[in-house]
Amino acid sequence: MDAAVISFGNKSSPAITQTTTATTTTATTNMFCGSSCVNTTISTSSRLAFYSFDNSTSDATGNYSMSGIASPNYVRGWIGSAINFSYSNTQFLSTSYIPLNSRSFTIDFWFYATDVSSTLDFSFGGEMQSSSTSKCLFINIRNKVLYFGFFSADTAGTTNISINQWYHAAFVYDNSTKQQSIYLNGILEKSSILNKAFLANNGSFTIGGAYIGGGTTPIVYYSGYIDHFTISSRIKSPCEIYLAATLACYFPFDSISLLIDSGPNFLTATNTGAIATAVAGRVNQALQFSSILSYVTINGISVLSSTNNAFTISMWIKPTSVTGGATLIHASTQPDGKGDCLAMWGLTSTGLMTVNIIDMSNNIVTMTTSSALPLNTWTHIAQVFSSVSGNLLYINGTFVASVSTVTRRPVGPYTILGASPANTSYCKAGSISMGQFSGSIDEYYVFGRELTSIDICHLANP
Ligand SMILES: [Ca+2]
Repeated sequence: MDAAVISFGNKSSPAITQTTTATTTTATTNMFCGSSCVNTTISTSSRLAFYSFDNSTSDATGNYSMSGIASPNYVRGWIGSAINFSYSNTQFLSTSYIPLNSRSFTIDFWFYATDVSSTLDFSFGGEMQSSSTSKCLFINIRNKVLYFGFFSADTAGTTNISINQWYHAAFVYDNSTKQQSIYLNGILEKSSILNKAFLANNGSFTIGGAYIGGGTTPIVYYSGYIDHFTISSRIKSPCEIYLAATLACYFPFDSISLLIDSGPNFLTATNTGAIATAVAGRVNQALQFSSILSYVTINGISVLSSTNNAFTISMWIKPTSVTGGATLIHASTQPDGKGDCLAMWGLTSTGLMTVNIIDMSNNIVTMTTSSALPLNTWTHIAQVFSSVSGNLLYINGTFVASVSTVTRRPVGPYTILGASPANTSYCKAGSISMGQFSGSIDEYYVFGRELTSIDICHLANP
């Protein structure tokens, strides 16, 4: 156990001294913290089509639902289920023409390829009017890298795609500068200015296969899974794309959206117990737990249930009592909190804050503060894990302690806030004294990245 000396209730003192530097044009900059993407609002504006592929090929906007060709099926996805294609079975999806001509657009989605080598091209989707310049859109894996084509007006990515792992891809076209950009896992791979627009004004939009124009194989297919496929008639900013790839969920717990995930993945949460009255929060409203068994269950935070995946969890906590300890975050393979589970965040019997992970050798890697959480005061807690940095704890934006560890067992897919549903010592870990948390929580974030101290400064100074 690694203890740290922590001064609570001192939010206004500088967490870090940081010279502000301009990075992207869209990052939030404040002179206190520096520049970061973490506070960028996730927007669904100008969304033309959205396919969650949760056992359905319907478009959430209602306009462009897809029909399956050769019966692609469903598998466990990055969020809920995903659609699964086989190149050799020539499976794909098709809908009517989606107007992307002569305008800016963004197409972004999650994918998990099961083959990138057996042929030159694998196509995620496209839209063809004819085999002529600027009239055939296709977004592919070509020669193992992402590839963005309008036909004779194309851009290739730079990173070789591996099979059997999830990636986030974004293809952005800026019609004002005639620029194509490819992002992989939220990071810009390649931009090129083509001086050509996309001009097709008819043709079916397809997913899982596309016409690439010309050649002896005019239509190519895809092998693997595709999830949360979004088409928007606007440029998504670098920060939006970064968060689309890295922000697993964000629950602001405000009254109009008490259990709504305001992040890019639209995870579902359920409330159990006599709670969920919105109270004055750290940012707008918050969630208050009562003295009887009460908790919120979030399903499907894939970054936590992926072995060794880096993560950052950020949350505000205001206890009304710390007597006897509490469970703050409990992860489990089952919604009842049992099965393979872990008490991740909680209080000791004397109110000290503890954050845990479990490594691949089943050791609990734990950090505990040296003083109790203050009562009736908002305290910001952030836990960071990465194989490089280990398990890190930040209090009110200040790094206070770390324990080195390279591996991490997956936890979840159920993440339960406020108590364990079993409300006993199932999967007790470290020095947490498990039980109902008394007080409020606010602004729950999970990222699939090791956030920087600048990012955490923003989260701790909203
Ligand atoms: Ca809030």
